Amino acid sequence: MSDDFDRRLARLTRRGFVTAAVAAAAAFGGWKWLRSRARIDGAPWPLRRVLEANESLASAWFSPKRLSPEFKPSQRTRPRINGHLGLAENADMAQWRLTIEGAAAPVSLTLDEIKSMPRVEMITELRCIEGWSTIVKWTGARLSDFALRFPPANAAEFIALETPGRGYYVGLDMASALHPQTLLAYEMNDQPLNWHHGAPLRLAIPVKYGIKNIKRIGVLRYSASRPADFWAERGYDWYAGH
Ligand SMILES: Nc1nc2c(c(=O)[nH]1)N[C@H]1C(S)=C(S)[C@@H](COP(=O)(O)O)O[C@H]1N2
Ligand SMILES: [Mo]
Repeated sequence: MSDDFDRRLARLTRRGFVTAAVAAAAAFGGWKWLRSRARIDGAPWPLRRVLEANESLASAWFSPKRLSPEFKPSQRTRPRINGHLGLAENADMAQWRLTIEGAAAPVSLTLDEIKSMPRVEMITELRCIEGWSTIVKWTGARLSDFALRFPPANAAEFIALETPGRGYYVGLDMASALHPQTLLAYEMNDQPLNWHHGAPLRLAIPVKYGIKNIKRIGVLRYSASRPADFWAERGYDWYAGH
């Protein structure tokens, strides 16, 4: 069955069908459709083909070596608060939206719309570049699910994330952005995010240092070139992986 599936997939791919399938899926509210398709190695197959178009992306997605360790609930530690850049501006929660730039059409999402996407939980380490770390349970939606539902209009190699008003901003390479443990998180340790931890929506990206785990995201932008990054501009490594 799986051999047959692979053969069919290969044939369809040669005809450029997959690109059409992704576009059609996006048009018909298709992320549910995408997720219901047969899965290979855990990724919905249209996404897998897209990733395979770029081997480095594919290896980043599929290499288990790049999975960040996950922990038991009892291993969680007391949260710390670090960094308030960009949190003060646009403080009215009722007005908050996540804006996606660079998709086929402008997108502006409420938190409820984000919560209606598949809910993912993980208990991972948040490691600050200053030398401390915490073990935190995050709940949210995979950033890759957003990329499937609102794909970039043009070829994009990066995703930029910014607080409302751009007091803080990070850039992500696409492989890290689409990593299965990269979440747009709305809960921390089973509670809605509080203000200091980035309410209503922040990034949880355990394959990167804390600096990339941007709190209070207002804008998500696809980009063909490497986006500006607050701490990279101040001398830290742009990738900030660990
Ligand atoms: N908007 C915003 N996000 C941010 C920061 C910041 O100053 N502003 N600091 C970063 C740093 S350096 C770390 S270590 C983590 C800390 O997250 P926490 O406060 O939830 O522990 O948030 C990151 N995200
Ligand atoms: Mo940090």
